[in-house]
Amino acid sequence: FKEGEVSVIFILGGPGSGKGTQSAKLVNDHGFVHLSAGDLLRAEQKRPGSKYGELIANNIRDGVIVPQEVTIALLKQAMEESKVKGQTRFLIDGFPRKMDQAITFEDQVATSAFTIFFECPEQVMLERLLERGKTSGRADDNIESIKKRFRTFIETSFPVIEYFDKQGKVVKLQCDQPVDVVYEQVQKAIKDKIG
Ligand code: UP5
Ligand code: MG
Repeated sequence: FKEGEVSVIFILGGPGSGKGTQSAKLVNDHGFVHLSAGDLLRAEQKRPGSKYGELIANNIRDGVIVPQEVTIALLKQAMEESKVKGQTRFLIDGFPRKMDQAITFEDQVATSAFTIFFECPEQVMLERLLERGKTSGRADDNIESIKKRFRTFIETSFPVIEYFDKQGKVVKLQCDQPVDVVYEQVQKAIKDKIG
C-alpha cells in the first residue's frame, strides 16, 4: 500500500491478554477492520485444499510462529479485500510476533501508526486461557500449549515490542483490569495518537 492509503495499528500482548476482546469493541464503536493473525491462520488451516493446513495446525499446537510468508500473504489479502470496500483503518491483532515479520510487513505492506501493548501477569493470562479452554475448542488452550505460547511470547515476540518502543511507537496498557476499564484506556490511546 502507498503511504497514507491505509492506517494500521498493531495490537500486541501475551496469549490471553485481551487483544481479541478489545479489538472487537473498537470495531463496534469506531468502525475499524479487525484482522487477527491467529484467526486468519485458523481459517486457512480449515480451508479445503490449503497446502498449509497441517503446518499451521502443528505450529499452533506447539505455540510457535508460522513462517512469515503464510501469515503476511493472508493479512495482505484481507487488507486488499477491505480496501476494495473502502475500509482502510486496520487493527492488526497478534501480529507481528517475530522480528522478521515486523520488518517484512512494514517494508512490503504498510507502516504502522503505533502499537498498543497489553502488559499482563502470566498468572492472569493462564487463568483466563484455562477458563476459555473449557469451551473454546482451540487446540492451543491446554496447559502444555499455553506454556509453549508463553515461552514464544517472551523469547520471540517481546523483542518486536521493544523494537517499536525504541521508535517511540508503543502505548503500554495494563490488561489486568475489568474489560471496560482497559477499553477506556484503549480509546484514549487511539484518540491521543490519531484523533
Ligand atoms: N478476557 C479478556 N479480557 C479480559 C479482562 N480485561 N478481564 C477478564 N477477562 C478478560 O481473551 C482471552 C480470554 O480472557 C477470553 O476468555 C476473554 O473473555 C478473557 P482474548 O481477548 O481472546 O485474548 P487474546 O489476547 O486475543 O488471546 P489469544 O488466545 O487469542 O492470544 P494468542 O496471542 O495466544 O493467540 P493468537 O490467535 O493471536 O495466536 C495463536 C497462535 O497462532 C500462535 O500461538 C501462533 O502459533 C500462531 N500465530 C502465528 O504463527 N503467527 C502470527 O502472526 C499470529 C499467530
Ligand atoms: Mg486473540
